[in-house]
Amino acid sequence: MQEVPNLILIGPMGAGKSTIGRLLAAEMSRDFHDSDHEIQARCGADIPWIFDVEGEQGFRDRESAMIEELVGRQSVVIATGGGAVLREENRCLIREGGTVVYLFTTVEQQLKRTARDRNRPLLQRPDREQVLRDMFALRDPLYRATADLVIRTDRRGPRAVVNDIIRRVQRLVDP
Ligand code: SKM
Repeated sequence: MQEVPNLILIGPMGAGKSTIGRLLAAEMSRDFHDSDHEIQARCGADIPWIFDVEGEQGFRDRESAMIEELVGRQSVVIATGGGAVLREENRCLIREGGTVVYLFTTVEQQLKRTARDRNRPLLQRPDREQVLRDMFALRDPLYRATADLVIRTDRRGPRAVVNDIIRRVQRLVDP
């Protein structure tokens, strides 16, 4: 039987990777793995605690190990953390690990979607908008260089995004 590649979602905080990934996996009858959730479950602590105690570097080391583990699975949907593309080694693992979908969103949408979220240590600052704009400038080219497909998630609901992903992934396989 032909092997079905993993589907790997990349993109910034607030792009909807977890919600869309869960829906997409259900729609395609695949298992879903969320890198941030699995890191927290494995560590027995939440992301702010990991940043406090181990620093961002400690979190990134855990993230790289988790990405390596997840991309080794078969036919699953994976949501990665927003900073997963920062390391070259992660970008290689992600590119080689399956079909990669960049969930693009605007900084305005990110601001709305992350407004009350206390689980994102990099955004617990008064200048959140500037932080998100700086992240966008640095990371958007990395997401694009890693992805097979770019899909917009602003101005439409998760169900429409999921249908679009399925249609466009199918076109990659069978043009
Ligand atoms: O992985 C978490 C963590 O809060 C760091 C992060 C980032 O660097 O954009 C995004 C989240 O998914």
